[in-house]
Amino acid sequence: MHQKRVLSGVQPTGCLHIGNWLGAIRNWVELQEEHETFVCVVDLHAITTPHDPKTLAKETNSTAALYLACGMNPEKSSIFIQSQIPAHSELCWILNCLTPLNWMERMIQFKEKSIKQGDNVSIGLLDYPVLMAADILLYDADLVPVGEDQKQHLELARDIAQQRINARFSTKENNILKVPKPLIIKEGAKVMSLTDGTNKMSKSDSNEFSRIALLDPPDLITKKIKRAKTDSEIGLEFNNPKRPEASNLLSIYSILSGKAPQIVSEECADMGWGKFKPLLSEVLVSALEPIQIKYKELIQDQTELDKILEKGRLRADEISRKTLNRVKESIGFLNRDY
Ligand code: AQP
Repeated sequence: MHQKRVLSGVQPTGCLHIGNWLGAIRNWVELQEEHETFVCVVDLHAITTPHDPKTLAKETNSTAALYLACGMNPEKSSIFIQSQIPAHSELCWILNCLTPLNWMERMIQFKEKSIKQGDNVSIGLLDYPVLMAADILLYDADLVPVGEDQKQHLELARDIAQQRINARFSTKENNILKVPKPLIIKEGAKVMSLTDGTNKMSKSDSNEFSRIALLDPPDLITKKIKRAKTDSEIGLEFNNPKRPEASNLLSIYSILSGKAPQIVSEECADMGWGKFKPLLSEVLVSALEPIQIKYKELIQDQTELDKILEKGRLRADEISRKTLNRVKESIGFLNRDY
């Protein structure tokens, strides 16, 4: 039976954290069982904000190894590096020329990220959602797993495909691009910063203590949880808007311990932070242990990792090239058979 196709990716902008895992990669691992899954390390996106050329390649490689360590299976999914597939940049250019500028200026992530950048905002940052549209559309993806923060970008990809390409260049018989649907990620998936429960956990936050990285050793995890922001109330509770940190830490505990929020609420209703924090550290350490063991094995066998990425690259190149040629032909470029 024809399986629905899914595409997703993470930027290699630092060591992946538990937010990237619980909000994204963990869902891909489930999706690959019943979908044709493509996941890439989106290094072209990673240079839309200032980056360090000395660490980009290493982080790209380590992000791919973490996908595998978290359970992505190269027999079921194609895992590849975005910059190794030329069609992403090429389609992005074509879509740039067909996308109205005022659509881009509305993008919330651009507004938020550009404030942080001050005078150093690149055209690439404004263009980030068009590149993301190219990523998705190249693979004829049926579904794109998105969190709340990426919904607007997927909407843009749909509008570009429908209004700027298909409506203008398709023939009655042939639609050029498949219009993808969002796959809304289940609740509990947004992990907030350990130092401010109203901000999402982020790789690029300058404070390392705001996040738990997937490769943090046990003593560092314990230290970070000890330092995590709390409040002076006794008893812990979910969903009290005045206590975002309590809600966030309880959610992490609930997901990782496999206990339903209702059970966790009862367990922690009379608990103080001094008792809860060691429990949370313990579940974090044991949840991350198998990922860290697998990661160490993978990173020591670069030949095997390269083989997996090459297999993914070949498959991604084959499919993306076909879509790109379809677009190029339909908008009037002189075609030649490769
Ligand atoms: N805190 C989070 N909680 C849940 N999901 C998260 N994701 C990121 N942070 C959280 C999900 O991870 C995927 C890939 O993210 P990305 O690296 O492409 O970009 P991002 O969302 O901007 O992630 P970061 O960690 O905050 O990176 P920087 O600091 O570089 O911008 C997405 O599916 C995202 O929803």
